[in-house]
Amino acid sequence: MSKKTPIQEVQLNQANASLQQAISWYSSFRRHGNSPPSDRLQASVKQDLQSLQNALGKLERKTIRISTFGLVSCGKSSLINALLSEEVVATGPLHGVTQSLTILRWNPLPEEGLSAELIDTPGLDEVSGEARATMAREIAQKSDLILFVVAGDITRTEYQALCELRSTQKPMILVFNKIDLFPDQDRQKIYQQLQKLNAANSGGSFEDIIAPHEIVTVAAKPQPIQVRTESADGTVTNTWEYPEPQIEPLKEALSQILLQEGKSLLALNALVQARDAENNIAQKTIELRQSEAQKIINKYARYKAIAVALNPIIVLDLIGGLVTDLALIRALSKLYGLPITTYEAGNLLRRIAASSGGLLLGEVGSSLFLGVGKSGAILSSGFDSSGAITAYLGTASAQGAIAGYGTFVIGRVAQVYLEQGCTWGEMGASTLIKQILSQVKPNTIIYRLKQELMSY
Ligand SMILES: Nc1nc2c(ncn2[C@@H]2O[C@H](COP(=O)(O)OP(=O)(O)OP(=O)(O)O)[C@@H](O)[C@H]2O)c(=O)[nH]1
Ligand SMILES: [Mg+2]
Repeated sequence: MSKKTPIQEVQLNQANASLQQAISWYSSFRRHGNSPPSDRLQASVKQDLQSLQNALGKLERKTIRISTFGLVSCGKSSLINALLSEEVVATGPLHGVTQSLTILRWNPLPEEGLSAELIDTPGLDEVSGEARATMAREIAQKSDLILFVVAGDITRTEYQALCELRSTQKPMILVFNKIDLFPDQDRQKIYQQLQKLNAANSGGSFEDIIAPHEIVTVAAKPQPIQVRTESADGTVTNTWEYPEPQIEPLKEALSQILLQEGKSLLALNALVQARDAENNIAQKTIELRQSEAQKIINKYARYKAIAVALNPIIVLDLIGGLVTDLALIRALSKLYGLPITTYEAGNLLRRIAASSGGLLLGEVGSSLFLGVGKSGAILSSGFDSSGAITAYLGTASAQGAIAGYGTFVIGRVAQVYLEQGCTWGEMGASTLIKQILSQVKPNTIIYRLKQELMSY
């Protein structure tokens, strides 16, 4: 396999461009047309804007963040020291040696232009219940890769924590540490034990939690061995010998991941973070602009009803109606400051037409049926009899009312699409996520995330 993988560079560059585009879009309030966002709206999206900035910063630093998780004393800190080949963080048999997060730089593949950060965390059982789940989720969300460390039989608490972390959709390696104390353990036995726990907890498909190739066994800090030496004069001395850590399987697994998919992983995680932030921004904006949006929808519904009713020429009234709908979508996206081009507005209208097809068909049908009657009333009488005018007004207002109602529905559906579809533009985060996921090879650590991330 060649060391340089251009496709990963392309993905990294595209993710970079996408995030820059999103940041420049969302930080400009000019895009909200004549209704600049209120202080409340600005405050509520501030965190999401910051999250977009952070994602870009991480991408630019090309740093893969690897977090360790596990119960107290399973050897998380020892594992980090072993990877760094240095005693950097404190370890020990006491309960809860590590009390806060520690971030350490690691440079396993300097020639690749990628670096890594190792995060040492307090034991999961140091914090209880919901707080534990929240802490773990927050750290995991900021990570690109998770090392879940166990030592010995996997407990129910560990199993639950594993499932919770899985739900953050981050790639994960299960590290079985202290293999020196459990020489009979191997990845297959660990896998079977997890299967049993899964059956007991009747979770979903087991494959979703961990696959055998995602398990490694190591001894980060093997137990010292007492060596008894007897000198020639018969004196006996006991000394301690410290065996070398057995960390190669993990180092190898990590190097392989970083080399084969490190940059794709960075790009993907930055895009997922961006997509979530953008969806949040869209959702909050739409929520906080509900009443202004309703006014716009009402206004366009009225325009359309009048335009359709007053236009005596069949087909032209239908076109007039479509133009009004397009203008409504543009006006709504402007109010929300959400990215949408005229081309996308056209696409959106087509999708809305497909999803609310019955309604639009009804509109077309009523347009043809009533429009013919309307035009017929004029043609037959040349507008010279009051009966013809009454007939015209009757059919015209019925047709106008149906068209106006159509605009109400389109307005509602457009809100939903604007909320969900703001990341689906040409360089949008969702578009690129889909593209990266379609390019990953089976048996990679990203591959298993495909189903979960594609379901958005
Ligand atoms: N036998 C054996 N002991 C180990 C191994 N790795 C770590 N230990 C020991 O396990 C104990 C806990 O190790 P730490 O690295 O401090 O564990 P931790 O998960 O960071 O613990 P907390 O910070 O307290 O949550 C220490 O006494 C280590 O010497 C190993 O591979 N084999
Ligand atoms: Mg520790």
